[in-house]
Amino acid sequence: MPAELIDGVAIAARVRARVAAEAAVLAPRGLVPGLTVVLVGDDPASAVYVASKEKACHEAGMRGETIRLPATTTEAELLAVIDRLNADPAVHGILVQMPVPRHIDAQAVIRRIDPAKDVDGFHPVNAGKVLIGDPDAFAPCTPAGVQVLLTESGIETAGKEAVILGRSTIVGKPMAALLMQAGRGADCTVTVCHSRTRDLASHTRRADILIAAIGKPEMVTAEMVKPGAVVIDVGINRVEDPTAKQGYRIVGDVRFEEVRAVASHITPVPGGVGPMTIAMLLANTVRAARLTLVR
Ligand code: L34
Repeated sequence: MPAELIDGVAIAARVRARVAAEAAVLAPRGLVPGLTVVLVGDDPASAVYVASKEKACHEAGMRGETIRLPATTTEAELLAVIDRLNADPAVHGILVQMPVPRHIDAQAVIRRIDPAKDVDGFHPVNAGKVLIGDPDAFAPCTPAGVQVLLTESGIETAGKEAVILGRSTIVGKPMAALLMQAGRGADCTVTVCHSRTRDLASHTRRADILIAAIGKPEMVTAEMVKPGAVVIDVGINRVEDPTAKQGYRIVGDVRFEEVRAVASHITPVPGGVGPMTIAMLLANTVRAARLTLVR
């Protein structure tokens, strides 16, 4: 029997409905949760993601705004924009869409954002809080979304072997931190594999939960997957396809059809993790707004 599909669009819709209900509770108190996304340059994929984020905010009854800056923006100019947003009480969440142009130091930009407005969870303060399991942390949206996909799909995680492919700061490392924590959707035994890992398949074949976040199109094959495993595909790769309307199509890090034949659950690309990233961003922004009431 082929694997059950984990429907990221449907689960994201449930999260977004919950967020909209929370936003509606804040409105009578004069509090409209607000997210400001800063987009530097004109990367076409980033433009698509940023537009989705703004639209999702509006659909949840939140304020969503995008500041578009030219690719020639200097680091000092970008830092000045962040300073202004940090000081603006109507802005509860700030997100600088990555990647930024090469002449800008992304780490300097991330560190400038007030950790209380860092709804991306990229600031070192939030990264540290995620690692120690502090419930106040803003966890990065993609790994947080993966965790919600697992819990909402009724997948037992406690005691399971979770193998993560990729050690990025945005996905692999925080994913490991979230899954090794004590608690719901966690309590896993975690292995993180990367470009220097020896005999990758010997690790992936032990996985009860396999999370692919390497950014290599269709790298995970059926032989690398244990029968009955849960496979989460974080990859979003544009590959050339002359038969496609736009000249490309989007594939994950997993060879979907053949892995679907051996897994018990699998996420599609698109329609899996991507929509969850946006849903978790809204959830973090509403929480950031709510926290301003009690400070
Ligand atoms: N600062 N930069 C910052 N925060 C982030 O959380 C991101 N990311 C990643 C890139 N840069 C960032 C995103 O938002 C990736 N990402 C993201 C978000 C949403 C989707 C994909 C990537 C998404 O909605 N994907 C759809 C398909 C979209 C398409 O057709 O291209 C999906 O169904 O997977």
